[in-house]
Amino acid sequence: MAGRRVNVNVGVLGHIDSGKTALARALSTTASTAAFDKQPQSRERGITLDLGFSCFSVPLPARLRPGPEAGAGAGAGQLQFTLVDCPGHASLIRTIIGGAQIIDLMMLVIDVTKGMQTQSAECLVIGQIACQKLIVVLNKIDLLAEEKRQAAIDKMTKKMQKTLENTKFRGSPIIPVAAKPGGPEAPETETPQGISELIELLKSQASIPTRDPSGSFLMAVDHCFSIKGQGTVMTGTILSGSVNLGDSVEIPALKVVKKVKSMQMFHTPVTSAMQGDRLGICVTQFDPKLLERGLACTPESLHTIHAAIVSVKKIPYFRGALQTKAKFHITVGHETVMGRVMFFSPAPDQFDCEPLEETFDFGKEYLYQEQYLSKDSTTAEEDKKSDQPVEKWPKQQWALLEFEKPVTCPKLCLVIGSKLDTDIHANTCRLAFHGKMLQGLEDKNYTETFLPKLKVYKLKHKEGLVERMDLTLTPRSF
Ligand SMILES: Nc1nc2c(ncn2[C@@H]2O[C@H](COP(=O)(O)OP(=O)(O)OP(=O)(O)O)[C@@H](O)[C@H]2O)c(=O)[nH]1
Ligand SMILES: [Mg+2]
Repeated sequence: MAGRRVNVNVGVLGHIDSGKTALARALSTTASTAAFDKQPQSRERGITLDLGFSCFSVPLPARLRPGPEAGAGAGAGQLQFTLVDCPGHASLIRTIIGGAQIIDLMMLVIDVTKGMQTQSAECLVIGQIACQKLIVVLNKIDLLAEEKRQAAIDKMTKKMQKTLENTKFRGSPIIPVAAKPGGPEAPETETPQGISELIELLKSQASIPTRDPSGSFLMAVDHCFSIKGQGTVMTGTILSGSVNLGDSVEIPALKVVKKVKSMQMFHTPVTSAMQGDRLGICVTQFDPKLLERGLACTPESLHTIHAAIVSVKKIPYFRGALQTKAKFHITVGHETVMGRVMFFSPAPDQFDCEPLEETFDFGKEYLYQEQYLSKDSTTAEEDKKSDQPVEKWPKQQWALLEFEKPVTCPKLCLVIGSKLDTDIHANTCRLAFHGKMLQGLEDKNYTETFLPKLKVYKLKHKEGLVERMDLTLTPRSF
């Protein structure tokens, strides 16, 4: 392949109608007509999918070039931005979670006339779980009266800075634009505002993503279609590992294995691809109707599980307690199923133990919890008893998740628990907890074969507290 091409996946997230699709379109169009794009612009918009993909390239900024000798001349390489346009509608949050897991940088699109809305907040929560970098885009500035425009932008910028203050994205850049000035009725000739500045900002924020070609190949497939005389193409983003021409790949949902006949990255044939790349894989004798979205992977590298032990962190914006035995929608990797939870913590003398990020210690004994322990779940009674409430919360807690139907997922994948049946107009955060899959239970009879190994004990005298726990629940958030 000519020149070095660095691909950065940028998510476009935000509340419904904030202008995400308009922004993706404006970025691709501006980049393709402006001086920075020498590459033929390429855009793919799915029809059956709700994630939209498009891409544009700029010359690789000097600071991202490998060394002084590589920086000279026109062949210095390209920085390719793949935009992942996520849906905004509340009912599509599963898709948004899927989209957020494949991005390196998130653009949170805010309608400047409305500010933070319910799904902007949910996107911010998802971003904090799945993403490292953020740019806030204040869109629709054309709707602000000209004489008050700058003042209104400054005011909203301050508001957003404040919102970010308590998140890991503190100090992230905030930029005003008008992706589609005049709205839907305006002629296509109307030039978007602030897009060149946004591209410069994206260039300055982009870093070369750390990509690891080792490990099993796993790709999130978002589109599948046939090409006459060629075969069936699956497009998607590689989540881990790498793939080469001629490799066997499995579609675990269908339990079929196919050989990679050819591959393309944005219309350019390639012989190999790795983590982070956006890829089309062509296979033969595979009916595209069987797969709209799903996973493709190294044969037998995923496991299908009935239950799991996961590390858990409560999402602070979720109102109410997390109760043992409650049912949640559980997103495991890229699938969402219903599941029942049981929370447990370290034994009280182990509360200060440093968290184990990627393993679970079966040698230890754990304490059963009626609910996830957090500041807002402590009863007043318990507070009174303790003179030092400060150190009362363990550094790590876990849950046993029991799924209503088996799920296929990679090891150590991201887990998000949510209450998606909450009224979407209720203006509450539906995302309840997140964590990492530490141990998947493949055996259907895990209650007999596996659970006895898990040493979770109950404190007898705690049983009397159960009734009072209801007091800490705010019923309207369920
Ligand atoms: N006035 C004005 N209208 C805009 C601007 N950007 C988008 N719009 C309009 O806002 C509406 C929504 O834009 P979309 O780009 O479809 O919004 P979205 O965020 O992709 O919406 P969903 O994908 O449904 O969540 C459309 O009617 C756009 O024409 C803008 O900068 N100014
Ligand atoms: Mg859209």
